[in-house]
Amino acid sequence: MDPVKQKLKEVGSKRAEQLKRLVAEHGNDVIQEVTLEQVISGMKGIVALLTDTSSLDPEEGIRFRDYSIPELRQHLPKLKDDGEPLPEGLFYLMLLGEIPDRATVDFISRDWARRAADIPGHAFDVINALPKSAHPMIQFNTAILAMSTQSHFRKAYMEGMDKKDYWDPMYEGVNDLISRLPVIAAYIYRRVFHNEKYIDMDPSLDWAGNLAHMMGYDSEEIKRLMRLYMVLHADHEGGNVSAHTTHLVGTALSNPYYSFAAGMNGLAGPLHGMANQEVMVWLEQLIAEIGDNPTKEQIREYAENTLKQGRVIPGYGHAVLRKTDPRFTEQLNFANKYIPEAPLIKLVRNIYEVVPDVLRSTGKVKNPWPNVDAISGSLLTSYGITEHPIYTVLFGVSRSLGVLSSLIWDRIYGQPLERPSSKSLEWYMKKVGFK
Ligand code: FAM
Repeated sequence: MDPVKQKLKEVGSKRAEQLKRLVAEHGNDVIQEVTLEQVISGMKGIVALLTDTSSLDPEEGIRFRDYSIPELRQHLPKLKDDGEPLPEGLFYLMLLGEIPDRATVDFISRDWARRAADIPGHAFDVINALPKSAHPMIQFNTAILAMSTQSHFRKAYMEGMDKKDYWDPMYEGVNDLISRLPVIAAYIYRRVFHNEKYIDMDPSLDWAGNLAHMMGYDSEEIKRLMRLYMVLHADHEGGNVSAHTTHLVGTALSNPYYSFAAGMNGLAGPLHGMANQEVMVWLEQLIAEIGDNPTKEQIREYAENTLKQGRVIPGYGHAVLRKTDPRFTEQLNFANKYIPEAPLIKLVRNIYEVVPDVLRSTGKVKNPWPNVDAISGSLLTSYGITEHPIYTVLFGVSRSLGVLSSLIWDRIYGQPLERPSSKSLEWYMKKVGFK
């Protein structure tokens, strides 16, 4: 058996037992009170999900298991000492709660390269059946669904598998799916933006390095950037739209392809993952209207106009965070180190000095600070990956690491069908004695 799966089996059975005992002994304990406003404002702050892979603190930001982003960069295995951590190591950490050694990370790299070689031909056929003008997220999600014909989970379920074993075919399907996403993403990128000049996978490369290679970028700089991007977007606790949707659909025992495609449809919304493309549209309009070296006063006016038009400023604000997103800070540090003079990075820095004040002055925005999307597109563009519509697909490839390791845990824990209650306006009015 593969060593990662073997370890998961041991850790999983212990934790599943712990959860069972916890519910048996404390199932009736009250953990939180819920207000009417919380329900109506998108269930913000309501603790209602079990997710181990990462947790989010409003002030500190994301922790993957127990590790902050700077700690990850220190401890996760890298190809070179001054490089970025390998996303394969983050997958292992999220799945098993421990930092892996280099040999284990190499095992995952080789295992994923092997699995990626076996994508069914019809996944490419369905992409080719779509017009090139179809947004890359449409092409990506369609291909993910098409690959579900190879679902181990569905096959095992149809054969009458015992429910305590659900995690096993889920583990296999998740690893297949994660391994194949870079191939699908790069295929779409080359199809739409590079005249169908496809590049074969190099099975000797790591997962993120291969993605850069298949997209047509072989420099070490871009591979390093891709590793950073794949680590930073991998997870954001369980309540965000893509994670929650993947989990929700999975509770119907939908296979990993169905579940992940559902999550990716959520990622494609402009308030979630598509914000990285929206930011670039917003910046391009700013440059077109004012020029590529706007003063802070001009940026302020432009931002205020966006608000006057009843639009949001993309890349700013967050449903949970109340400080600058550490994923923004890490990317800014990276840019300041390697490409400090890039014009777009200078612009991002100037916007950062102006927009929080503009948002604060509305009196209603709960978090005026930048999120991950405020800089990711500018970083990619500065390195020559200028085709903005592919950015959300790259986000999706990375997000698979977190939401799909959680999906395996959902089956280990035997998480049941998710089914909250809904009530009418009349019910809420009556409940609080509204006249
Ligand atoms: N620009 C303008 N208005 C904003 C704003 C922004 N960046 N962020 C929040 N608001 C408004 C919001 O629309 C709401 O207005 P109304 O009361 O008129 O409806 C008000 O401020 C209160 O919202 P909130 O409680 O502060 O934020 P929410 O939790 O409702 O929404 C976001 C969170 C992320 C959807 C919101 O901040 C936003 O629309 N930001 C811009 C889009 C974006 O960058 N999304 C990416 C989020 C990212 F981290 C990710 O998922 N990748």
